[in-house]
Amino acid sequence: MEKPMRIMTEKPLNAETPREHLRSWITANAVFFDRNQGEIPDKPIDLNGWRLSVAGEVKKPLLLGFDQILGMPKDIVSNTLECSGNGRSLLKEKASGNPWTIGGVGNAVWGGVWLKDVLNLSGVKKRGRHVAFEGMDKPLGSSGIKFIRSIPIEKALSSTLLGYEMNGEPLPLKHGYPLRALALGWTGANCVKWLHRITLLEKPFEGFFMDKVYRVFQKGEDPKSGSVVTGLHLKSIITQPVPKETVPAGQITVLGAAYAGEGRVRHVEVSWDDAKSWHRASFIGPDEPYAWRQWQYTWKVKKKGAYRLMTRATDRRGRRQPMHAAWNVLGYGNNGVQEHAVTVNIA
Ligand SMILES: Nc1nc2c(c(=O)[nH]1)N[C@H]1C(S)=C(S)[C@@H](COP(=O)(O)O)O[C@H]1N2
Ligand SMILES: [Mo]
Repeated sequence: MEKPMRIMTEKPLNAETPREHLRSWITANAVFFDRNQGEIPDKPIDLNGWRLSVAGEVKKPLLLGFDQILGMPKDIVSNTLECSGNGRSLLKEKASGNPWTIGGVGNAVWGGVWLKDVLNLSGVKKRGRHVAFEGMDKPLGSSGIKFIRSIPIEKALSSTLLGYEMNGEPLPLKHGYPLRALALGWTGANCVKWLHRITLLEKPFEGFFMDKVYRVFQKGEDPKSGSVVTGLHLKSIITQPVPKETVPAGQITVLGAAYAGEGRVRHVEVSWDDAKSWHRASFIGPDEPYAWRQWQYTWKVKKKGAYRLMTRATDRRGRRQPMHAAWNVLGYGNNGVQEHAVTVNIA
């Protein structure tokens, strides 16, 4: 049975995936989290009239039809998409924004063309150092600010896909039909949906969604002085048992996922004695770049009572998930071990 999405706001639609649906390697399109700054188009765009514009610091501006994109070499890659603010509501000190718990994340296989191949067609001038993406969604509110984000040319050329398929289906309307950017391993904000305009720039794009949000800054600081959110932080989550669940003593299957953005997860450990001892979990399923790993641990517990289950991921470079998240005003990148602990009752 499908557990309903946890809707945080209806307009724009912001909804998180219930924990139960984070237990499989692929997150089904129907339960993939929704994060929107503007209005989701009310009907799919007519592909006959649709064009992708590539302009700015390019040698030859392009207007590509959807057929031309379909005619280019196709690749299929997995990528775990996470909203920068995922985990925000679990921070000890409040941060403003949508109250995500752990469900602002999902993993999908995406079909599309490499941005590099598109930029090879247009050519890029030496001055073209940043790639701005513009979505077709209607801004909400009077400000009329469009969702435009830029990424550095290095990321654009090395590992950014323009996706038109999600888990084997045409990109669903709410996830960006017909085309979205996917800066692999980077937070959702860099993955512009309903993409129709690509502009090569000398400097990062300046605007609300670049300078006022998706920046990591402290109270009293100018948002623009903070760093732009890019790669996902190393993180692990528990998907079973669920918080406050009562489970009979004995053998308990603990399930979870772990991800590292552009990095790779080496192992995940579980603790139930307040980090005094750690126990290695085992992985289940595919091990693909940019994708999370599902893991399991069989916990044998006899003594009844309340326990705090914690998990800690280590990446292949030996870096460990921090015990506490680094707080910032907008609550981005919460990957704290403590913040993601799950309390269970053993009965
Ligand atoms: N055009 C457009 N693209 C967008 C957004 C948006 O509001 N408009 N939101 C971004 C953010 S913040 C996230 S986390 C992801 C969410 O993608 P999803 O709704 O497919 O899960 O889309 C990104 N791309
Ligand atoms: Mo996001």
